[in-house]
Amino acid sequence: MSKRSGRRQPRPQAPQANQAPQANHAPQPDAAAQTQAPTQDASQQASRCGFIALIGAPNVGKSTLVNALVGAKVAIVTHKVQTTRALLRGIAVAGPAQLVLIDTPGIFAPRRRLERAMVATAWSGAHDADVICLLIDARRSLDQEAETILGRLTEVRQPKLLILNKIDLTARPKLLELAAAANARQKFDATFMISALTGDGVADLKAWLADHVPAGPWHYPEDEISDAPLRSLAAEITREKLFLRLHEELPYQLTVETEQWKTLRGGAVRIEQTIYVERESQRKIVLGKGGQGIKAIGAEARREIAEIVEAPVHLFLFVKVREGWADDPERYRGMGLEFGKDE
Ligand SMILES: Nc1nc2c(ncn2[C@@H]2O[C@H](COP(=O)(O)OP(=O)(O)OP(=O)(O)O)[C@@H](O)[C@H]2O)c(=O)[nH]1
Ligand SMILES: [Mg+2]
Repeated sequence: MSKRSGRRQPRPQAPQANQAPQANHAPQPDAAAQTQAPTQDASQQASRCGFIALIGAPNVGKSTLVNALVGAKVAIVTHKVQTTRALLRGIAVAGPAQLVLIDTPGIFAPRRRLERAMVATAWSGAHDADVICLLIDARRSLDQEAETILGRLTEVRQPKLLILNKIDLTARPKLLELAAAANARQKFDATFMISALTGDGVADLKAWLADHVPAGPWHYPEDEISDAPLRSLAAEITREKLFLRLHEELPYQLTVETEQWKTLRGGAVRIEQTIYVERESQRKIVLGKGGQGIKAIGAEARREIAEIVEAPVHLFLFVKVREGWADDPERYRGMGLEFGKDE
């Protein structure tokens, strides 16, 4: 696990109404030291920490919300469904509370092995959490996907929140109607209406989470914002650029792995990544005419990775045909997914 620091956006100077008081954290080398350290005001400083799973149908804005709560990009986001493939923990701080946000793949009716693994992973994330947040795209009504998740939430014992996201695109009467319909189907501890994109309502949600996670020591150092190693984030960023540039089924038929990460003399980083596709025809599309496609993708990914590592990056992308990679256990290990049984 790598620690990434310095990328969290500065916290606001004045807390907004309803926001948990922002405690001043002295540097805390580790959670154990924190519980033993004398505090100025024990009631204010008593630490809290919990795991919060964000679940929902694909494309409802789970990863956008994780980034908004953390205050930095830890998860990739695209306009396409099924962007997130594996669990990722983003770590946010709210006063004395550390919130470990579990971003999950969207839940839908899976067909392929990869999809089944993604959906199983999403539910496993929910079962391991202290609080479960169900996100719904407020523009949509309770469709089949939302109904299925609402039904299965009955099995879940933990506190549950309903989050209607994308309120920047939705009229208020529709929001109230949707909130009432979802609450009639499932008992939620609270309902929030937010825009993960504009940040509207996110501070109130964060304050609620900070108040409701269990008392206890923090699980991560104060400045850690994600549990994902940099090499995984770098592979995800390249995958994001591929998702944004490629069309139809192709984004779902590829995966990206960071094969080499080397810090060079002078501080620059040399990164080699492989993009696995299923067929030669797909390799040609990814490369683009005269290699222009892969060049543009590489330039975009390199720029963003360099910002994150705060050093010049030399990014080398290779496109390999690996027929049936989606049935290869090795690729699943790379993605952090369970390799499920054949069905
Ligand atoms: N207008 C608007 N767009 C949003 C909001 N939240 C997310 N989006 C957009 O919705 C799309 C999907 O966002 P993601 O965060 O990738 O959604 P997700 O639920 O993580 O999707 P999967 O990983 O595929 O399950 C992106 O284009 C986001 O910019 C919001 O509050 N308002
Ligand atoms: Mg996502």
